[in-house]
Amino acid sequence: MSDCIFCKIVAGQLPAKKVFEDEDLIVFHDINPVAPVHLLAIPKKHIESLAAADGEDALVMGKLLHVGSRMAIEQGCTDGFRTLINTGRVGRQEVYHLHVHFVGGPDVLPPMLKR
Ligand code: DGP
Repeated sequence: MSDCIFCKIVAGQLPAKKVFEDEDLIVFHDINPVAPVHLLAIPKKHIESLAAADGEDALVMGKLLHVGSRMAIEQGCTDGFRTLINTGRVGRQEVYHLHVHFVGGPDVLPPMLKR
C-alpha cells in the first residue's frame, strides 16, 4: 500500500528504531511512547487490521505475539507488560496496518479502561 506509513517503514522509505526484523515482521519503538517501553510489532505484509486478517495470516499473527513479547522483555519489561491491538473506528485505530502494541516499564500501568 503506497500511502501506508508502516509499509514505508517495511520498505525502508521511513526510518524506525527497529529492535527486530526477519522475513515476516518488524518490531520497532513507537514514535509517541506512552510508557518507558512502547514497541510495535507489525507484519511485513499489509494487513489492514485484526478484523481484516484471514486464516493464512494466523502464523504471522502468532509470531507477532511471540517475538514482540521476547523483545518487550529484552527492552526492560522484565516484570510484565500490556499487549494491545486497536481495531477500526470503535477501537480508535490510527494506522491501518495491523500492529500489536507492547507497553511497559518498571512501574505498574494504569487500569486499561475507566469504569
Ligand atoms: P493505533 O492507534 O493503534 O493505530 O496506534 C498507532 C501508533 O503508531 C501510535 O501509537 C503512534 C505510532 N506511529 C504512527 N506513526 C509512526 C511512525 O512513523 N513511526 C513510528 N515508530 N510509530 C508511529
